[in-house]
Amino acid sequence: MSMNKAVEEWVKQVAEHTKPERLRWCDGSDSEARELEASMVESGSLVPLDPKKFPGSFLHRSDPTDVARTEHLTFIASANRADAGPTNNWMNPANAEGDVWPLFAGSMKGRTMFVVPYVMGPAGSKHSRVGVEVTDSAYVALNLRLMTRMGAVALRELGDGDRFVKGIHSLGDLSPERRFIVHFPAKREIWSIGSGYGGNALLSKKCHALRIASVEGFEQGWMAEHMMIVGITNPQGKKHYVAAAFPSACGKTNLAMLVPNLPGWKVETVGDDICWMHIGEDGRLWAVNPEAGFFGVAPGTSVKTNPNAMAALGHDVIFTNVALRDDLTPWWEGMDPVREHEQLTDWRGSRWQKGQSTGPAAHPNARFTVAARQCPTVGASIADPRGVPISAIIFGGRRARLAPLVYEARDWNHGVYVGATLVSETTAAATGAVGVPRNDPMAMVPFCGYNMGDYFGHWLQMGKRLVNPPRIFHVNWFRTNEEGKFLWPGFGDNIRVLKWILERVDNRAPARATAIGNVPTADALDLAGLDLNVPRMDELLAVDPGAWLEELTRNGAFLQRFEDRLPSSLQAEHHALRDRLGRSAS
Ligand code: OXD
Ligand code: MN
Repeated sequence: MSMNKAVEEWVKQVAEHTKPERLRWCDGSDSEARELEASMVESGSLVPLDPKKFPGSFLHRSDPTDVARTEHLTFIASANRADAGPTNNWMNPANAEGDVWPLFAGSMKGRTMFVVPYVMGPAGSKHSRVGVEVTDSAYVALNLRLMTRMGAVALRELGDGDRFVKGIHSLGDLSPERRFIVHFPAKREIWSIGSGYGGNALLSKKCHALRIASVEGFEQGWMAEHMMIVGITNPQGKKHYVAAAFPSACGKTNLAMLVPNLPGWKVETVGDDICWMHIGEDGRLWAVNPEAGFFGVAPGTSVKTNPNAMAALGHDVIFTNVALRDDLTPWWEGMDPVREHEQLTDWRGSRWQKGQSTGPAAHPNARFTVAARQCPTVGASIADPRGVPISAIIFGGRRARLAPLVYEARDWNHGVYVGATLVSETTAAATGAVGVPRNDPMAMVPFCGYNMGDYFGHWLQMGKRLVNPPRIFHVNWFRTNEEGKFLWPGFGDNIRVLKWILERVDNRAPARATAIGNVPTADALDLAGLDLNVPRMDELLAVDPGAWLEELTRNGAFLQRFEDRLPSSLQAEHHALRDRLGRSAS
């Protein structure tokens, strides 16, 4: 593999500090992966699954105290605290040098340091970016191989350049007391110590492709967003691409792999989590998925909820913290029923039986890592260096009462306000009270690497430069009736909402203007074959100005947190909405 001087020099410096016993440059080859797998099986950190039923697939059990992203230990180390903003933890870069860097001293002693060059985005694309992660975890190296375009291809992309994101990862002693994930936006560097878990350790994903890339996009005039990307083709063969942001537990991956419940419609998956968008020569917004694989939540994934994900999981998968059946196949809650008296091994490695054991068999945040190309709905556009042109942007949240099934923002600036005031209600998946509304602008709160007031300003600026901006929508699949039952069937029927959205884009669908935006008229949604009566549809599409005024007050308090960094045009949107609601309430 041809080396790059800047990478070599940096790797040497890191190795002098972390003192690994061996250095291994990963080339991304199959033989390298087989070798790493074999050594992890030998050390017990991978369990091979049944080679006939799940060829090339493994189970990894993480440390039980290291099973999820740790936002309270995640920091932005910008020179000024205000540049990190009120939604991030800030660390003074000097303190990071003084307190965190010493934790890396000798942290790789006796271990192999893997050097993993990777490209985010299609090879040969001017929108792609190279990163190099050094890690003392073979699990991380194997996951990066599935999640990114990794190895020789990345060094080819980099050539003799020195612009790459530097990621230093060490398991350290896995102690939560000595766990830190620190981002240095100015020097495009990430330090992560004390965790081997996905989002904390696979630095390409949330750390590089969102936190560092969001800053790069702000400085260079493009956007790094927490969005999935899909292509949707109607029965006449017309195709539109859509990008959509949802906070966690709102079904983003399921929507990215949707099986449409309307004849003649087709969905192509381009990405399930992250989207980089640039303004093309045609003045449109073009998107690439920087990743090459999926790191999806397993529990709840089934042939019913996401058949395409299930089809992707037949071979060459790394499962993390799922349960194991005695026939060496994976199992998780929501996959299929366990058989009467069936005993499993749970995610911690203990025997488990339904009704007898406490807690779930699979950890609620158990994951699958799989190359995107294994998903039947992934097409050629994931590798297109130009990306795909985006016709609509969708924000979605989980709201039991307030938000209608779908509404369209009045224009770009109003759409930015809709994204900036995105709210989702907590679910039982997270600890704490259920049903509590949380503000999560653009679903980016955990992932924006700079002050979100400036981030809103960046969205507004991008809108000014777009000749043909995508239309912006808000969806809510989760509205319930008085008894708490979901009003909308969801899943494959969500295509009916996407159909209306694309017909709006083509100026072909009716809508009624309300204070919050344009809502489908009673006859505008294609409900053929669905048993939804008129009162139920009315409830799904209702806008209650009184309830929205309360929401506005809450959102106003949230936006005030950004103080003088809140753009005045966003304030203006807030006041205009208040006026429209006031008029429709009176
Ligand atoms: C993820 C997340 O893992 O958003 O994608 O938490
Ligand atoms: Mn995500």
